[in-house]
Amino acid sequence: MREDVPGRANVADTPELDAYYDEIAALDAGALWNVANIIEPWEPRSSSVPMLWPYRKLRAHVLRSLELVTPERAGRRVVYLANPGRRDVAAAVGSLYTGLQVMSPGESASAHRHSTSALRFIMEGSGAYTIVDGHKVTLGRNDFVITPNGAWHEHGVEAGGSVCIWQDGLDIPLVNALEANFFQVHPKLRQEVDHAVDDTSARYGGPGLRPSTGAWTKGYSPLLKYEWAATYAALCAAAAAGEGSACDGVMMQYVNPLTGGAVMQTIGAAMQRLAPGEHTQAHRHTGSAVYQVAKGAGFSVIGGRRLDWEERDIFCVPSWMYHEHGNAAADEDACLFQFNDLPVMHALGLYREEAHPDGRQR
Ligand code: 1HN
Repeated sequence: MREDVPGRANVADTPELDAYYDEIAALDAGALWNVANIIEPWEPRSSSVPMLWPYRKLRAHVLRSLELVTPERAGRRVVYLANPGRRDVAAAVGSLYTGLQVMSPGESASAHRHSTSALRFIMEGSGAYTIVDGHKVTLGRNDFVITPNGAWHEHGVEAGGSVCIWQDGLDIPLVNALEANFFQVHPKLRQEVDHAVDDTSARYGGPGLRPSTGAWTKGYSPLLKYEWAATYAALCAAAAAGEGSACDGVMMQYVNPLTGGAVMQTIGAAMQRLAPGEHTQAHRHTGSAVYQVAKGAGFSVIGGRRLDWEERDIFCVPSWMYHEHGNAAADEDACLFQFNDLPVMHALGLYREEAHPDGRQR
């Protein structure tokens, strides 16, 4: 449908023009005025739809994959989450991929590296670890670990641990859209751990402190793990001090401690806390986000659609869609983990944000 707006394409079909379109199509060319209003929308129109993936329905299927495939055969034993509008590129939303990976005690998945950037958020189980470029990182519930682009990484669960499930987040659809994705299996399938366990936390995890030795030139954070206990304590302390915004509640960005910038070049991450009964104001911005409910229960209104969530559920907010969050409990706070493509929006000068004119959606 052509809109009759000055400055926008509005050309009526004639037999002569139709013949002309056929002639240039035969030369693998086309008339811009026929597609201009589609390829230049007034504002972003996400092909992703707001989605909620309930953990209570997915969990049994994730566990069942333990009996069906081995990490050796599957490479990674993962159930990924597909947005109905983005199935062709295996995106959960926009240009972000997410999946649920499961591993039994004593299992491990071999080392590889790729151009995509990745993170994991631990959902349940004990004894999980990740090895990133020779640094072993131990992982517990609600801990968040990065496996940046180009870094060798492998995962496992210690023999004395329990079945572990974690959420993977990657920028696969973005890097594939840019046609820049390389993948390599480690020549020995396993890395040597050549640093003290959790050494990057010891080195870079101090409160507002950075070591005076060592140069770091990579584009991602030298701190690999962000632990839940310290994150939750920071959110609660900030809330008690009056920190917070109408649209986000108390929200803390996970950052590269050396720069204060995002943890990786293409993926940012944050944790937000909604006080008991809190219902935020709606806003929208460019960039997509995948959320995981780290604590509590509540609802979000996304693009006018209400999604009710409980702990461990995963949901998404597509680009430029209004969203607001509510904590349903009167006596418990709720915490939402998210990863997003905001570093890309900022780096490319594409970030825009606006509040909902009525405060909240209907
Ligand atoms: C990957 O490296 C992991 O390291 C998980 O656990 C999922 C999906 C596509 C490409 C690489 C992992 C992945 C992945």
